[in-house]
Amino acid sequence: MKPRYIFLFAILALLLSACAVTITFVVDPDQTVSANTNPNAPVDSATLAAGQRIFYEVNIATSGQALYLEADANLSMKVYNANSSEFASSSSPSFFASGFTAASLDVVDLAPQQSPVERVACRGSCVIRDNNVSTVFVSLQNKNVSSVAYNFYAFTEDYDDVNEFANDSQAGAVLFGVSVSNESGAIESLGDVDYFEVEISGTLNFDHSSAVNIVADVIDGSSGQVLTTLNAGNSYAVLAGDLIRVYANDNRAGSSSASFYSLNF
Ligand SMILES: [Ca+2]
Ligand SMILES: [Ca+2]
Repeated sequence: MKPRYIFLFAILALLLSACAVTITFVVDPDQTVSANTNPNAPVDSATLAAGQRIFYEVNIATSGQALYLEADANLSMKVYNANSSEFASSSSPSFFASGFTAASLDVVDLAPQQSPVERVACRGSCVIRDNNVSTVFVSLQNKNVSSVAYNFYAFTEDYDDVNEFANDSQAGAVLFGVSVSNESGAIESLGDVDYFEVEISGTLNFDHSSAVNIVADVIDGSSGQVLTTLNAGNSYAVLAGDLIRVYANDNRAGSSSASFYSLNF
């Protein structure tokens, strides 16, 4: 090869390697805060003008199963992982969703529910996740036409679903039917799964009024076959030994109030 061609190839290789450089989006936080263990102690209080956005770096070193990221106003909340990838978003207390699809949705107002157990609602936009990271980034944007004053909470505590995390697997299924004929739970984190095991045969009623699309698979305990999938308000004749697997099929989750479901005979 002639020297001038070798030179051209070298230039081309240089250009190609320059093009291959990955440009990573790095969140540059406006403020750094530390999560606490007090749901009523905000880590920041501020006012956002219409359209204004603020980025928080949240560092977590406290214990508890769950990390709650919550505003007491309906702001557009986006939560990023430490590597700047998208984790989840929220625009109201009704639910949060994986990715950033929920950040621009309208507020969904739910009717108050009657429940035998205490349920906790978010005060505004919120995202809840397992407390297994040391840093997240949170963007709050005011998409209203006027300024919004808000408190921002970042705290850790256990899930309100008292059967977590044991009920994530069949081995930890909550027994249901003899000792308890009314059970309930919540899908408080993305991908949460709750197992129950039926102790006696009967007609199972499954219900929820959540903006999260929660369903319940009835599974034959011996074959593992899914017999039916129940939606809100459905009933099904179950047999002793059947398993119930409750989860959300729309990549959403919510606070224990917003994602509450019930099982009863
Ligand atoms: Ca679970
Ligand atoms: Ca649960």
